[in-house]
Amino acid sequence: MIKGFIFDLDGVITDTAEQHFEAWKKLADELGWIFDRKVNEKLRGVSRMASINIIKDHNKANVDEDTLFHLAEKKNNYYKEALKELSQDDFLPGAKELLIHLKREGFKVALGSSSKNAKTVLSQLQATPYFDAVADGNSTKRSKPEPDIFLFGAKALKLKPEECIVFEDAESGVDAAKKGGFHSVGIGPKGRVGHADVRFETMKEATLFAVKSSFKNLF
Ligand code: B16
Ligand code: MG
Repeated sequence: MIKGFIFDLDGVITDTAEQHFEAWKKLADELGWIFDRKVNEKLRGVSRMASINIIKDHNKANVDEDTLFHLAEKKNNYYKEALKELSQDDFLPGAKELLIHLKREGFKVALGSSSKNAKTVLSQLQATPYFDAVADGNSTKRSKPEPDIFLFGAKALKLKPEECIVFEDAESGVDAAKKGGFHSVGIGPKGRVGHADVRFETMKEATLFAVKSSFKNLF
C-alpha cells in the first residue's frame, strides 16, 4: 500500500542543470580545463565532490583533495549566485500540480536530493510547504547510487521503503531507489531511467491518475 512519495529535486521538481553547467563552466574556464555538455550529462544526480572528481579525471589533472574541495566551493558560490534568480515560476511543468494533488489526498511527501542547496532551492520556489520532510546532501554521508538519502526520507516520514514511490531523473537515482527497496518512477528517456518500475518522459505526464494506473495493485 503506497502511503508516501519521495521526490528528487533537480530534474523532477525543477531544473537547475543549466545553472550547474554555467557554474562548472566558469570554474573550468578559469582553470583552463575542458568542460562541455557531454561531461555535464555525467553529473546528473551526482554529488558536488563526486562531480568535481569526474571533471578532474576528464582533464587528467593532478589536484590534491584540499584544493579540490576549495574549487568545488568556488563553483558552489557561482551556483548559489544564480539561484537568487529562481522563483515560483520555475517548477517543471506538472510538478506543482502533482504536489498539490498529493497533499489534498493525504499522502506523505519527502524530498530526496543529492544537493546541499536543496532547502534554498525549495525556498526560492516557495515549495517548502509541500514537503513533510527533507533528505538532502547534508542528511547522509553516502550519496546516490547508495539508497541512504531515500532511506533517510522514508524514516522521517515514518514509512517503510515498500510504502513509498521514489521519483528520479538520474540513472544513479533510480539505482539508489531500487537498492533501497522502493518503488520507482523514472522521469526522462529510456536510455537513462528505463530501469525504473514506471517511466514518464516528463513530469507533465506523471499525474496522480497516471501514477495510480501504473501501480494498480499498490493503491
Ligand atoms: P550541490 P538532485 C543534484 O541534485 C544535481 O542533479 C547534481 O547535478 C548536483 O551536482 C548535485 O545535486 C549536488 O548539488 O552542489 O547543490 O550540493 O538531482 O539529487 O536533486
Ligand atoms: Mg535529479
